[in-house]
Amino acid sequence: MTTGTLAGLWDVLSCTNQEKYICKHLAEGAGPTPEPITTIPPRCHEGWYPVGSRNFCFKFFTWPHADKKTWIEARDFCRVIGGDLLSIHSSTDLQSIHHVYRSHGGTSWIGLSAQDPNAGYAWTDGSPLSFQHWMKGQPDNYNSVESCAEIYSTWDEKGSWNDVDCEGYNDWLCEIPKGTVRATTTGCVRSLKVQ
Ligand SMILES: [Ca+2]
Repeated sequence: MTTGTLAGLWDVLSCTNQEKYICKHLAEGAGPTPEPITTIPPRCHEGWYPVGSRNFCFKFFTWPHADKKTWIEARDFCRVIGGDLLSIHSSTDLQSIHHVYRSHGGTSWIGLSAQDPNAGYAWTDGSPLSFQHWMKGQPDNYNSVESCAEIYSTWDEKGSWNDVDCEGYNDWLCEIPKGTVRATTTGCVRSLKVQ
């Protein structure tokens, strides 16, 4: 078996040595190698934050009491700007949301509701109900009028969910796919009236 320099292995020699050499040039008809195409991964626009490891961004919308929305109104708001009410699919998602949201206080709508009591709870964006984080004793459908989920921002509840009346008024959390630009128009969207 051939070994060492005879097998094409490299060696370290003095640069002043007299050695044979090998040149290269472009083959006939060949052009220079094109620069590799660099793709920039989609990111969250200013004011939006990544949702855990999902390919979505989220934003917390809070207004004075007169401008808060019912669950349906909040869902329609999020859809108008190219997204939906926020869905949550892991404790990692929850941590990333709570890290931003906890300083605001209060409660907000998320995209979870039981519009069809026979079908149970479902995310409004159509994603599977693979993770749940209800407060202890919830959902309790108190007085048989509670079928929409709100999330608590207070630290002691750590992003826990409670079912409440969908016709109540709340702040809300929207999600949009990463890279969505239309979310920059929130100043205009705020004035939209949901029919
Ligand atoms: Ca409840």
